[in-house]
Amino acid sequence: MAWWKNSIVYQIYPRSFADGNNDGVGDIPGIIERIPYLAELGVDVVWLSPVYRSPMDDNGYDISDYQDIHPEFGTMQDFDRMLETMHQYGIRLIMDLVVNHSSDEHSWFTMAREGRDSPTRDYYIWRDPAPNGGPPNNWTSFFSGSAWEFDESSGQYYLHLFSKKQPDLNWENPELRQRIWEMMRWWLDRGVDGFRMDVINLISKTPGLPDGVVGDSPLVGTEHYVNGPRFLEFMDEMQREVLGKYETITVGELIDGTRDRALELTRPELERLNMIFTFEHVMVDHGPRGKYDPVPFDPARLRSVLYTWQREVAREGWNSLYLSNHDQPRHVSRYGNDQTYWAESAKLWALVLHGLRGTPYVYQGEEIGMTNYPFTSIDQFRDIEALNAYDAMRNEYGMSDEEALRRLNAHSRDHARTPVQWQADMEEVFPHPWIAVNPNATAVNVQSQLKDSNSVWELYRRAIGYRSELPVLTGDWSAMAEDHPGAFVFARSCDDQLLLVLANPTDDAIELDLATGDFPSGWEQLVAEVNPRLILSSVQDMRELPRAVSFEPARVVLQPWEAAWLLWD
Ligand code: ISL
Ligand code: CA
Repeated sequence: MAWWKNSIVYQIYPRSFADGNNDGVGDIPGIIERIPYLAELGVDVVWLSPVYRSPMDDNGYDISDYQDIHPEFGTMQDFDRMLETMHQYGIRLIMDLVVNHSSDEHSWFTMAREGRDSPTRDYYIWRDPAPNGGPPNNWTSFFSGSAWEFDESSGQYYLHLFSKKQPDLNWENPELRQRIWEMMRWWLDRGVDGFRMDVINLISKTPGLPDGVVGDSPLVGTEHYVNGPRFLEFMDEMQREVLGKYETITVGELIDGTRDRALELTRPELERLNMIFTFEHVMVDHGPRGKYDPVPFDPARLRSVLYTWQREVAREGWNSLYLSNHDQPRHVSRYGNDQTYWAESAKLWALVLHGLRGTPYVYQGEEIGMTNYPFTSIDQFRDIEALNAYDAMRNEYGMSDEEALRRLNAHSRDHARTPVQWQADMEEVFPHPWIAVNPNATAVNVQSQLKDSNSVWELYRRAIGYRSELPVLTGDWSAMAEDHPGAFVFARSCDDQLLLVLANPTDDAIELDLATGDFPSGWEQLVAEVNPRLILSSVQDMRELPRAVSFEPARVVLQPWEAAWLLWD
Protein backbone atom coordinates (compact mmCIF):
# COMPACT_ATOMS: atom_id res chain seq x y z
CA MET A 1 0.00 0.00 0.00
CA ALA A 2 1.22 3.51 -0.85
CA TRP A 3 2.62 5.24 2.26
CA TRP A 4 0.44 8.32 1.90
CA LYS A 5 -2.73 6.25 2.31
CA ASN A 6 -2.31 6.08 6.06
CA SER A 7 -0.71 9.48 6.41
CA ILE A 8 -2.21 12.76 7.43
CA VAL A 9 -1.34 16.12 5.93
CA TYR A 10 -1.17 19.40 7.86
CA GLN A 11 -1.64 22.63 5.95
CA ILE A 12 0.40 25.70 6.86
CA TYR A 13 -0.69 29.13 5.65
CA PRO A 14 2.61 30.86 6.38
CA ARG A 15 1.39 34.45 6.91
CA SER A 16 -0.77 33.32 9.81
CA PHE A 17 1.11 30.38 11.28
CA ALA A 18 4.00 31.55 13.46
CA ASP A 19 5.93 34.80 13.51
CA GLY A 20 9.63 34.20 14.14
CA ASN A 21 10.80 37.85 14.17
CA ASN A 22 7.79 39.65 15.67
CA ASP A 23 7.01 41.82 12.65
CA GLY A 24 3.37 40.73 12.54
CA VAL A 25 3.71 38.33 9.60
CA GLY A 26 4.22 34.59 9.97
CA ASP A 27 7.48 33.29 8.48
CA ILE A 28 9.74 30.29 7.87
CA PRO A 29 11.84 30.68 11.05
CA GLY A 30 8.50 30.65 12.91
CA ILE A 31 7.59 27.39 11.18
CA ILE A 32 10.95 25.84 12.08
CA GLU A 33 10.36 26.54 15.78
CA ARG A 34 7.05 24.71 15.60
CA ILE A 35 8.20 21.55 13.82
CA PRO A 36 8.46 19.61 17.12
CA TYR A 37 4.83 20.62 17.77
CA LEU A 38 3.79 19.16 14.42
CA ALA A 39 5.70 15.98 15.15
CA GLU A 40 3.97 15.66 18.53
CA LEU A 41 0.60 15.95 16.81
CA GLY A 42 1.59 13.09 14.51
CA VAL A 43 1.81 14.98 11.23
CA ASP A 44 3.30 12.96 8.34
CA VAL A 45 3.26 15.59 5.61
CA VAL A 46 3.12 19.38 5.56
CA TRP A 47 1.47 21.21 2.70
CA LEU A 48 2.93 24.70 2.70
CA SER A 49 0.87 27.44 1.03
CA PRO A 50 3.05 29.69 -1.19
CA VAL A 51 6.26 31.14 0.24
CA TYR A 52 7.65 32.28 -3.11
CA ARG A 53 8.53 35.88 -3.94
CA SER A 54 5.28 37.75 -4.42
CA PRO A 55 3.71 41.21 -4.29
CA MET A 56 1.08 39.55 -2.00
CA ASP A 57 -1.98 40.70 -3.88
CA ASP A 58 -3.52 37.29 -3.08
CA ASN A 59 -1.23 36.41 -0.15
CA GLY A 60 1.34 34.64 -2.27
CA TYR A 61 -0.94 32.94 -4.81
CA ASP A 62 0.45 35.62 -7.14
CA ILE A 63 4.06 34.59 -7.69
CA SER A 64 6.69 36.93 -9.12
CA ASP A 65 9.60 34.49 -8.82
CA TYR A 66 8.97 30.75 -8.57
CA GLN A 67 12.56 30.08 -7.50
CA ASP A 68 12.97 32.49 -4.64
CA ILE A 69 11.51 33.04 -1.17
CA HIS A 70 9.42 36.07 -0.30
CA PRO A 71 11.60 38.27 1.96
CA GLU A 72 8.91 38.63 4.68
CA PHE A 73 8.97 34.83 4.98
CA GLY A 74 12.76 34.46 5.10
CA THR A 75 15.56 33.36 2.81
CA MET A 76 16.40 30.32 0.72
CA GLN A 77 18.73 29.25 3.56
CA ASP A 78 15.81 29.39 5.97
CA PHE A 79 13.83 27.29 3.52
CA ASP A 80 16.54 24.64 3.26
CA ARG A 81 16.86 24.54 7.02
CA MET A 82 13.10 24.09 7.38
CA LEU A 83 13.10 21.25 4.86
CA GLU A 84 16.02 19.54 6.53
CA THR A 85 14.48 19.87 9.99
CA MET A 86 11.15 18.49 8.79
CA HIS A 87 12.95 15.53 7.24
CA GLN A 88 14.82 14.92 10.50
CA TYR A 89 11.45 14.65 12.22
CA GLY A 90 10.17 12.29 9.53
CA ILE A 91 7.84 14.91 8.06
CA ARG A 92 7.61 15.33 4.31
CA LEU A 93 7.00 18.68 2.64
CA ILE A 94 4.76 19.46 -0.30
CA MET A 95 4.85 22.87 -1.93
CA ASP A 96 1.99 24.82 -3.46
CA LEU A 97 2.36 24.82 -7.23
CA VAL A 98 0.53 27.86 -8.62
CA VAL A 99 0.89 27.66 -12.38
CA ASN A 100 -2.50 28.55 -13.80
CA HIS A 101 -1.33 32.14 -13.40
CA SER A 102 1.68 34.12 -12.23
CA SER A 103 1.93 37.59 -10.75
CA ASP A 104 1.83 40.55 -13.13
CA GLU A 105 5.19 41.41 -11.52
CA HIS A 106 6.83 38.17 -12.73
CA SER A 107 9.59 39.00 -15.22
CA TRP A 108 7.78 36.85 -17.81
CA PHE A 109 4.84 39.24 -17.61
CA THR A 110 6.71 42.53 -17.31
CA MET A 111 8.64 41.47 -20.41
CA ALA A 112 5.45 40.28 -22.16
CA ARG A 113 3.97 43.70 -21.54
CA GLU A 114 6.76 45.39 -23.45
CA GLY A 115 5.03 44.73 -26.75
CA ARG A 116 3.45 42.30 -29.14
CA ASP A 117 6.81 40.82 -30.24
CA SER A 118 8.24 40.36 -26.79
CA PRO A 119 9.77 36.85 -26.45
CA THR A 120 7.44 36.01 -23.55
CA ARG A 121 4.32 37.70 -24.96
CA ASP A 122 2.78 34.33 -25.76
CA TYR A 123 3.34 33.01 -22.22
CA TYR A 124 0.10 34.84 -21.41
CA ILE A 125 -3.33 35.07 -23.02
CA TRP A 126 -3.73 38.29 -25.00
CA ARG A 127 -6.64 39.26 -27.24
CA ASP A 128 -7.76 42.29 -29.20
CA PRO A 129 -10.74 44.20 -27.84
CA ALA A 130 -14.23 43.30 -29.00
CA PRO A 131 -15.51 45.51 -31.87
CA ASN A 132 -17.07 47.87 -29.29
CA GLY A 133 -13.70 48.20 -27.54
CA GLY A 134 -14.86 46.08 -24.56
CA PRO A 135 -13.36 42.82 -23.30
CA PRO A 136 -12.85 39.98 -25.83
CA ASN A 137 -15.53 37.79 -24.18
CA ASN A 138 -17.97 37.75 -21.26
CA TRP A 139 -15.93 35.63 -18.83
CA THR A 140 -15.90 36.84 -15.25
CA SER A 141 -13.22 36.53 -12.60
CA PHE A 142 -13.41 34.41 -9.44
CA PHE A 143 -12.65 37.67 -7.67
CA SER A 144 -15.60 39.62 -9.23
CA GLY A 145 -15.83 41.67 -12.43
CA SER A 146 -14.53 40.89 -15.91
CA ALA A 147 -11.75 38.32 -16.34
CA TRP A 148 -10.00 40.71 -18.76
CA GLU A 149 -7.77 43.70 -18.13
CA PHE A 150 -6.91 46.23 -20.82
CA ASP A 151 -3.24 46.94 -21.43
CA GLU A 152 -2.92 50.49 -22.76
CA SER A 153 0.51 50.22 -24.33
CA SER A 154 -0.24 47.27 -26.64
CA GLY A 155 -3.96 47.92 -27.05
CA GLN A 156 -4.82 44.34 -26.08
CA TYR A 157 -6.53 42.69 -23.15
CA TYR A 158 -5.01 39.91 -21.03
CA LEU A 159 -6.95 37.16 -19.29
CA HIS A 160 -6.98 36.81 -15.49
CA LEU A 161 -9.37 34.29 -13.97
CA PHE A 162 -8.39 35.63 -10.52
CA SER A 163 -7.20 39.14 -9.67
CA LYS A 164 -5.90 41.46 -12.38
CA LYS A 165 -2.50 41.00 -10.76
CA GLN A 166 -2.73 37.27 -11.56
CA PRO A 167 -2.55 36.97 -15.36
CA ASP A 168 -3.31 33.46 -16.65
CA LEU A 169 -0.40 31.58 -18.18
CA ASN A 170 -0.81 30.28 -21.72
CA TRP A 171 -0.31 26.53 -21.50
CA GLU A 172 -0.66 26.20 -25.29
CA ASN A 173 2.90 27.53 -25.48
CA PRO A 174 5.34 24.57 -25.30
CA GLU A 175 8.26 26.73 -24.16
CA LEU A 176 6.22 27.98 -21.19
CA ARG A 177 5.46 24.39 -20.24
CA GLN A 178 9.16 23.53 -20.39
CA ARG A 179 9.93 26.38 -18.01
CA ILE A 180 7.32 25.09 -15.58
CA TRP A 181 8.75 21.56 -15.75
CA GLU A 182 12.26 22.93 -15.11
CA MET A 183 11.03 24.85 -12.09
CA MET A 184 9.29 21.78 -10.67
CA ARG A 185 12.41 19.64 -11.13
CA TRP A 186 14.47 22.35 -9.43
CA TRP A 187 12.33 22.11 -6.26
CA LEU A 188 12.26 18.31 -6.31
CA ASP A 189 16.05 18.24 -6.72
CA ARG A 190 16.24 20.48 -3.67
CA GLY A 191 14.46 17.77 -1.72
CA VAL A 192 10.79 18.73 -1.58
CA ASP A 193 8.46 15.75 -1.61
CA GLY A 194 5.70 16.84 -3.92
CA PHE A 195 3.11 19.44 -4.82
CA ARG A 196 -0.39 20.64 -4.10
CA MET A 197 -1.48 21.99 -7.46
CA ASP A 198 -3.52 25.17 -7.33
CA VAL A 199 -6.63 25.23 -9.60
CA ILE A 200 -4.81 22.80 -11.83
CA ASN A 201 -7.84 21.89 -13.94
CA LEU A 202 -8.18 25.46 -15.22
CA ILE A 203 -4.95 25.41 -17.25
CA SER A 204 -6.46 24.49 -20.64
CA LYS A 205 -8.90 26.89 -22.26
CA THR A 206 -11.23 26.19 -25.22
CA PRO A 207 -9.53 27.52 -28.39
CA GLY A 208 -11.14 30.72 -29.60
CA LEU A 209 -12.22 31.56 -26.02
CA PRO A 210 -15.97 31.64 -26.80
CA ASP A 211 -18.48 33.49 -24.62
CA GLY A 212 -19.80 31.59 -21.60
CA VAL A 213 -23.43 30.82 -20.86
CA VAL A 214 -24.96 33.35 -18.47
CA GLY A 215 -26.91 31.71 -15.63
CA ASP A 216 -27.59 32.30 -11.92
CA SER A 217 -23.98 32.18 -10.84
CA PRO A 218 -21.90 35.34 -11.14
CA LEU A 219 -19.12 33.15 -12.53
CA VAL A 220 -19.36 33.07 -16.35
CA GLY A 221 -17.17 31.07 -18.74
CA THR A 222 -16.33 28.02 -16.63
CA GLU A 223 -17.46 25.55 -19.30
CA HIS A 224 -14.60 26.87 -21.45
CA TYR A 225 -11.77 26.39 -19.01
CA VAL A 226 -12.72 23.86 -16.30
CA ASN A 227 -11.22 20.52 -17.41
CA GLY A 228 -10.45 22.13 -20.76
CA PRO A 229 -9.63 20.11 -23.91
CA ARG A 230 -5.90 19.62 -23.30
CA PHE A 231 -5.95 19.31 -19.50
CA LEU A 232 -5.23 15.57 -19.32
CA GLU A 233 -2.63 15.81 -22.06
CA PHE A 234 -0.80 18.48 -20.03
CA MET A 235 -1.01 16.30 -16.92
CA ASP A 236 0.48 13.38 -18.83
CA GLU A 237 3.28 15.59 -20.06
CA MET A 238 3.93 16.68 -16.46
CA GLN A 239 4.11 13.03 -15.48
CA ARG A 240 6.60 12.26 -18.27
CA GLU A 241 8.74 15.34 -17.83
CA VAL A 242 8.75 15.66 -14.05
CA LEU A 243 6.75 13.52 -11.66
CA GLY A 244 7.67 10.15 -13.13
CA LYS A 245 11.34 10.84 -12.43
CA TYR A 246 10.83 11.28 -8.66
CA GLU A 247 9.03 9.75 -5.67
CA THR A 248 6.37 12.35 -5.04
CA ILE A 249 3.08 12.96 -3.31
CA THR A 250 0.68 15.01 -5.38
CA VAL A 251 -2.74 16.51 -4.79
CA GLY A 252 -4.57 18.55 -7.39
CA GLU A 253 -7.14 21.20 -6.57
CA LEU A 254 -10.04 20.65 -8.95
CA ILE A 255 -12.64 23.34 -9.46
CA ASP A 256 -16.05 21.69 -10.10
CA GLY A 257 -14.35 18.29 -9.96
CA THR A 258 -16.70 15.53 -11.00
CA ARG A 259 -16.33 11.99 -9.71
CA ASP A 260 -15.48 10.70 -13.18
CA ARG A 261 -12.75 13.26 -13.47
CA ALA A 262 -11.46 12.32 -10.02
CA LEU A 263 -11.09 8.72 -11.12
CA GLU A 264 -9.44 9.70 -14.38
CA LEU A 265 -6.79 11.47 -12.36
CA THR A 266 -6.30 9.27 -9.32
CA ARG A 267 -6.63 5.68 -10.53
CA PRO A 268 -3.20 4.37 -9.58
CA GLU A 269 -2.44 2.78 -12.96
CA LEU A 270 -2.84 6.16 -14.67
CA GLU A 271 -0.24 7.75 -12.40
CA ARG A 272 -1.57 11.23 -12.93
CA LEU A 273 -2.14 12.44 -9.36
CA ASN A 274 -2.33 10.69 -5.99
CA MET A 275 -5.45 12.56 -4.93
CA ILE A 276 -7.51 15.63 -5.55
CA PHE A 277 -9.37 18.28 -3.60
CA THR A 278 -12.98 18.77 -4.56
CA PHE A 279 -15.53 21.29 -3.36
CA GLU A 280 -18.98 19.75 -3.41
CA HIS A 281 -18.97 19.15 0.34
CA VAL A 282 -17.94 22.72 1.13
CA MET A 283 -20.68 24.13 -1.10
CA VAL A 284 -23.61 22.58 0.76
CA ASP A 285 -24.33 25.94 2.41
CA HIS A 286 -23.92 27.96 -0.80
CA GLY A 287 -27.02 29.21 -2.60
CA PRO A 288 -27.56 29.30 -6.40
CA ARG A 289 -25.50 32.49 -6.67
CA GLY A 290 -22.53 31.00 -4.92
CA LYS A 291 -20.77 31.45 -1.60
CA TYR A 292 -22.01 34.96 -0.87
CA ASP A 293 -25.57 33.70 -1.24
CA PRO A 294 -25.52 31.61 1.95
CA VAL A 295 -28.17 29.02 2.84
CA PRO A 296 -28.56 27.23 6.22
CA PHE A 297 -26.42 24.18 6.88
CA ASP A 298 -28.20 20.84 6.53
CA PRO A 299 -26.13 17.90 7.82
CA ALA A 300 -28.04 15.46 5.59
CA ARG A 301 -26.82 17.31 2.53
CA LEU A 302 -23.21 17.18 3.70
CA ARG A 303 -23.60 13.50 4.49
CA SER A 304 -24.99 12.73 1.08
CA VAL A 305 -22.08 14.46 -0.69
CA LEU A 306 -19.40 12.86 1.48
CA TYR A 307 -20.95 9.41 1.12
CA THR A 308 -21.27 9.69 -2.64
CA TRP A 309 -17.56 10.46 -2.93
CA GLN A 310 -16.76 7.58 -0.58
CA ARG A 311 -18.80 5.19 -2.70
CA GLU A 312 -17.69 6.28 -6.09
CA VAL A 313 -14.09 7.32 -5.67
CA ALA A 314 -12.55 5.87 -2.55
CA ARG A 315 -12.39 2.28 -3.77
CA GLU A 316 -10.62 2.58 -7.11
CA GLY A 317 -9.14 6.02 -6.80
CA TRP A 318 -8.34 7.89 -3.62
CA ASN A 319 -10.02 10.73 -1.70
CA SER A 320 -8.48 13.60 0.12
CA LEU A 321 -10.51 14.47 3.21
CA TYR A 322 -10.86 18.03 4.45
CA LEU A 323 -13.40 20.35 6.03
CA SER A 324 -11.20 23.41 6.42
CA ASN A 325 -8.47 25.18 4.49
CA HIS A 326 -7.30 28.74 3.90
CA ASP A 327 -10.21 29.43 1.53
CA GLN A 328 -13.03 28.24 3.79
CA PRO A 329 -14.64 29.54 6.98
CA ARG A 330 -13.73 27.58 10.13
CA HIS A 331 -15.80 24.39 10.02
CA VAL A 332 -16.55 24.33 13.76
CA SER A 333 -18.45 27.60 13.26
CA ARG A 334 -19.95 26.63 9.95
CA TYR A 335 -20.99 23.01 10.44
CA GLY A 336 -20.83 22.88 14.24
CA ASN A 337 -22.22 24.74 17.23
CA ASP A 338 -19.31 26.95 18.25
CA GLN A 339 -21.12 28.20 21.36
CA THR A 340 -22.78 25.62 23.63
CA TYR A 341 -21.15 22.61 22.01
CA TRP A 342 -17.87 24.09 20.80
CA ALA A 343 -15.53 21.31 21.97
CA GLU A 344 -18.01 18.54 21.19
CA SER A 345 -18.60 19.76 17.67
CA ALA A 346 -14.90 20.27 16.97
CA LYS A 347 -14.28 16.71 18.13
CA LEU A 348 -17.28 15.32 16.28
CA TRP A 349 -16.15 16.56 12.88
CA ALA A 350 -12.65 15.28 13.55
CA LEU A 351 -14.06 11.82 14.26
CA VAL A 352 -16.19 11.89 11.10
CA LEU A 353 -13.44 13.15 8.83
CA HIS A 354 -10.66 10.96 10.22
CA GLY A 355 -13.01 7.97 10.12
CA LEU A 356 -13.57 8.19 6.37
CA ARG A 357 -11.53 6.44 3.70
CA GLY A 358 -8.92 8.78 2.22
CA THR A 359 -6.06 10.97 3.36
CA PRO A 360 -7.11 13.52 6.03
CA TYR A 361 -5.93 17.13 5.86
CA VAL A 362 -5.78 19.27 8.99
CA TYR A 363 -5.73 23.02 8.48
CA GLN A 364 -3.65 25.00 10.98
CA GLY A 365 -5.64 25.81 14.12
CA GLU A 366 -8.31 23.24 13.36
CA GLU A 367 -6.62 20.91 15.85
CA ILE A 368 -7.52 23.32 18.67
CA GLY A 369 -11.00 24.07 17.34
CA MET A 370 -10.34 27.61 16.08
CA THR A 371 -13.56 29.44 15.18
CA ASN A 372 -14.69 32.16 12.79
CA TYR A 373 -13.69 35.74 13.55
CA PRO A 374 -16.53 38.02 14.68
CA PHE A 375 -16.15 40.60 11.87
CA THR A 376 -18.10 43.82 12.48
CA SER A 377 -16.67 46.17 9.88
CA ILE A 378 -15.24 46.03 6.36
CA ASP A 379 -11.86 47.40 7.38
CA GLN A 380 -11.17 44.23 9.37
CA PHE A 381 -10.99 42.22 6.13
CA ARG A 382 -7.76 41.73 4.19
CA ASP A 383 -8.65 39.27 1.44
CA ILE A 384 -8.82 40.73 -2.06
CA GLU A 385 -11.61 38.30 -2.88
CA ALA A 386 -13.72 39.56 0.05
CA LEU A 387 -13.00 43.22 -0.65
CA ASN A 388 -13.89 42.87 -4.32
CA ALA A 389 -17.03 40.88 -3.51
CA TYR A 390 -18.08 43.56 -1.01
CA ASP A 391 -17.81 46.25 -3.69
CA ALA A 392 -19.66 44.11 -6.20
CA MET A 393 -22.48 43.34 -3.77
CA ARG A 394 -22.99 47.03 -3.05
CA ASN A 395 -22.34 48.52 -6.46
CA GLU A 396 -23.52 45.84 -8.88
CA TYR A 397 -26.24 44.22 -6.80
CA GLY A 398 -27.37 47.29 -4.84
CA MET A 399 -27.09 45.66 -1.40
CA SER A 400 -26.80 47.69 1.77
CA ASP A 401 -23.46 47.76 3.59
CA GLU A 402 -24.99 45.68 6.39
CA GLU A 403 -26.29 43.02 4.02
CA ALA A 404 -22.95 42.79 2.19
CA LEU A 405 -21.15 42.47 5.53
CA ARG A 406 -23.55 39.76 6.69
CA ARG A 407 -22.75 37.77 3.56
CA LEU A 408 -19.00 38.21 3.96
CA ASN A 409 -19.33 37.05 7.54
CA ALA A 410 -20.90 33.81 6.37
CA HIS A 411 -18.15 32.76 3.98
CA SER A 412 -15.15 35.04 3.95
CA ARG A 413 -11.80 33.31 3.56
CA ASP A 414 -10.37 35.66 6.19
CA HIS A 415 -12.04 33.58 8.92
CA ALA A 416 -9.35 30.98 8.27
CA ARG A 417 -6.50 33.45 8.08
CA THR A 418 -6.35 34.94 11.57
CA PRO A 419 -3.14 33.99 13.41
CA VAL A 420 -2.83 30.55 14.96
CA GLN A 421 -3.67 30.86 18.64
CA TRP A 422 -0.55 29.56 20.31
CA GLN A 423 -1.27 31.01 23.75
CA ALA A 424 -3.66 33.30 25.61
CA ASP A 425 -1.25 36.22 25.38
CA MET A 426 -0.90 36.50 21.63
CA GLU A 427 0.79 39.90 21.90
CA GLU A 428 3.89 38.03 23.00
CA VAL A 429 4.13 35.65 20.01
CA PHE A 430 2.33 37.51 17.21
CA PRO A 431 2.52 41.26 17.97
CA HIS A 432 0.70 43.78 15.72
CA PRO A 433 -0.46 41.05 13.33
CA TRP A 434 -1.34 41.80 9.70
CA ILE A 435 -4.90 40.58 10.39
CA ALA A 436 -6.53 40.65 13.82
CA VAL A 437 -6.18 37.79 16.28
CA ASN A 438 -9.49 36.22 17.25
CA PRO A 439 -10.39 37.60 20.72
CA ASN A 440 -11.24 34.08 21.89
CA ALA A 441 -7.50 33.24 21.92
CA THR A 442 -7.67 33.76 25.68
CA ALA A 443 -9.82 30.61 25.91
CA VAL A 444 -8.95 28.71 22.73
CA ASN A 445 -5.21 28.21 22.44
CA VAL A 446 -2.51 25.60 21.98
CA GLN A 447 -0.79 26.15 25.29
CA SER A 448 -3.82 25.41 27.43
CA GLN A 449 -4.91 22.45 25.30
CA LEU A 450 -1.51 20.77 25.46
CA LYS A 451 -1.93 20.67 29.23
CA ASP A 452 -5.46 19.30 29.06
CA SER A 453 -5.67 15.57 28.37
CA ASN A 454 -9.30 15.93 27.33
CA SER A 455 -8.80 18.75 24.82
CA VAL A 456 -9.72 19.01 21.15
CA TRP A 457 -5.98 18.85 20.46
CA GLU A 458 -5.67 15.56 22.34
CA LEU A 459 -8.52 14.09 20.33
CA TYR A 460 -6.81 15.05 17.08
CA ARG A 461 -3.56 13.56 18.31
CA ARG A 462 -5.23 10.28 19.13
CA ALA A 463 -7.28 10.11 15.92
CA ILE A 464 -4.12 10.79 13.91
CA GLY A 465 -2.26 8.11 15.86
CA TYR A 466 -4.93 5.52 15.08
CA ARG A 467 -4.59 6.22 11.36
CA SER A 468 -1.20 4.53 11.30
CA GLU A 469 -2.00 1.96 14.01
CA LEU A 470 -5.32 0.54 12.82
CA PRO A 471 -5.34 -1.27 9.47
CA VAL A 472 -9.13 -0.88 9.41
CA LEU A 473 -8.74 2.83 8.63
CA THR A 474 -7.44 1.96 5.20
CA GLY A 475 -10.02 -0.84 4.83
CA ASP A 476 -13.50 -0.85 3.30
CA TRP A 477 -16.12 1.78 3.92
CA SER A 478 -19.89 1.24 4.11
CA ALA A 479 -22.82 3.47 5.05
CA MET A 480 -25.45 2.66 7.66
CA ALA A 481 -28.66 4.29 8.96
CA GLU A 482 -29.02 6.44 5.88
CA ASP A 483 -32.77 6.71 6.43
CA HIS A 484 -32.07 8.87 9.48
CA PRO A 485 -32.35 12.59 8.64
CA GLY A 486 -28.90 13.62 9.77
CA ALA A 487 -26.92 11.07 11.76
CA PHE A 488 -23.57 10.00 10.34
CA VAL A 489 -23.14 6.24 10.84
CA PHE A 490 -20.67 4.23 8.84
CA ALA A 491 -18.55 1.14 9.20
CA ARG A 492 -14.94 0.55 8.30
CA SER A 493 -13.85 -3.04 7.98
CA CYS A 494 -10.93 -5.24 7.08
CA ASP A 495 -10.08 -8.89 7.76
CA ASP A 496 -9.90 -8.71 11.52
CA GLN A 497 -11.16 -5.31 12.56
CA LEU A 498 -14.47 -3.48 12.46
CA LEU A 499 -14.72 0.22 13.29
CA LEU A 500 -18.14 1.77 13.72
CA VAL A 501 -18.23 5.57 13.43
CA LEU A 502 -21.31 7.25 14.90
CA ALA A 503 -22.03 10.99 14.98
CA ASN A 504 -24.96 13.22 15.83
CA PRO A 505 -24.27 16.73 14.46
CA THR A 506 -27.37 18.33 16.03
CA ASP A 507 -28.40 20.03 19.27
CA ASP A 508 -30.85 17.22 20.14
CA ALA A 509 -30.31 13.70 21.39
CA ILE A 510 -31.24 10.98 18.88
CA GLU A 511 -31.96 7.28 19.01
CA LEU A 512 -30.99 4.87 16.24
CA ASP A 513 -31.94 1.29 15.50
CA LEU A 514 -28.97 -0.42 13.88
CA ALA A 515 -30.27 -3.97 14.40
CA THR A 516 -31.38 -4.13 10.81
CA GLY A 517 -28.56 -1.84 9.74
CA ASP A 518 -26.22 -3.45 7.31
CA PHE A 519 -23.09 -4.32 9.17
CA PRO A 520 -20.42 -5.48 6.76
CA SER A 521 -20.94 -9.14 6.03
CA GLY A 522 -19.44 -11.52 8.53
CA TRP A 523 -19.69 -9.02 11.40
CA GLU A 524 -23.45 -9.08 12.32
CA GLN A 525 -23.08 -12.01 14.70
CA LEU A 526 -20.05 -10.67 16.48
CA VAL A 527 -21.59 -7.22 16.88
CA ALA A 528 -24.69 -8.77 18.45
CA GLU A 529 -22.69 -10.91 20.87
CA VAL A 530 -19.44 -9.17 21.71
CA ASN A 531 -19.03 -5.73 23.23
CA PRO A 532 -16.73 -3.30 21.46
CA ARG A 533 -14.17 -0.92 22.86
CA LEU A 534 -14.97 2.77 22.77
CA ILE A 535 -11.68 4.19 21.54
CA LEU A 536 -12.62 7.83 20.93
CA SER A 537 -15.57 9.99 21.83
CA SER A 538 -16.53 13.66 21.51
CA VAL A 539 -18.37 13.70 24.83
CA GLN A 540 -16.63 11.23 27.15
CA ASP A 541 -13.54 12.03 29.13
CA MET A 542 -10.63 10.79 27.06
CA ARG A 543 -8.62 9.89 30.13
CA GLU A 544 -10.97 6.91 30.50
CA LEU A 545 -10.52 5.71 26.93
CA PRO A 546 -10.20 3.23 25.44
CA ARG A 547 -12.55 1.03 27.43
CA ALA A 548 -15.08 -1.76 26.83
CA VAL A 549 -18.67 -0.56 26.55
CA SER A 550 -21.97 -2.34 26.14
CA PHE A 551 -23.55 -2.00 22.73
CA GLU A 552 -27.11 -2.79 21.88
CA PRO A 553 -27.63 -2.38 18.12
CA ALA A 554 -31.40 -1.99 18.43
CA ARG A 555 -31.11 1.02 20.67
CA VAL A 556 -28.20 3.36 20.14
CA VAL A 557 -28.64 6.72 21.85
CA LEU A 558 -26.46 9.67 20.90
CA GLN A 559 -26.35 12.87 22.92
CA PRO A 560 -26.19 16.29 21.18
CA TRP A 561 -22.93 16.49 19.20
CA GLU A 562 -21.88 13.06 20.36
CA ALA A 563 -19.56 11.10 18.13
CA ALA A 564 -17.87 7.78 18.84
CA TRP A 565 -15.43 5.31 17.39
CA LEU A 566 -16.30 1.73 18.42
CA LEU A 567 -13.79 -0.97 17.64
CA TRP A 568 -14.20 -4.72 17.39
CA ASP A 569 -10.99 -6.65 16.88
O1 ISL B 1 -12.39 30.80 -2.34
C1 ISL B 1 -12.66 30.92 -3.50
C2 ISL B 1 -13.17 32.17 -4.10
O2 ISL B 1 -14.57 32.23 -3.92
C3 ISL B 1 -12.41 29.83 -4.37
O3 ISL B 1 -13.15 29.90 -5.54
C4 ISL B 1 -10.93 29.80 -4.69
O4 ISL B 1 -10.57 30.95 -5.37
C5 ISL B 1 -10.63 28.60 -5.51
O5 ISL B 1 -10.85 27.53 -4.65
C6 ISL B 1 -9.20 28.57 -5.98
O6 ISL B 1 -8.33 28.64 -4.89
C7 ISL B 1 -6.97 28.64 -5.09
O7 ISL B 1 -6.55 29.54 -6.09
C8 ISL B 1 -6.73 30.93 -5.83
C9 ISL B 1 -6.27 31.35 -4.45
O8 ISL B 1 -6.77 32.63 -4.16
C10 ISL B 1 -6.74 30.39 -3.38
O9 ISL B 1 -6.25 30.77 -2.13
C11 ISL B 1 -6.27 29.02 -3.80
O10 ISL B 1 -6.53 28.05 -2.83
C12 ISL B 1 -5.93 31.66 -6.89
O11 ISL B 1 -4.61 31.19 -6.88
CA1 CA C 1 7.70 37.60 10.72
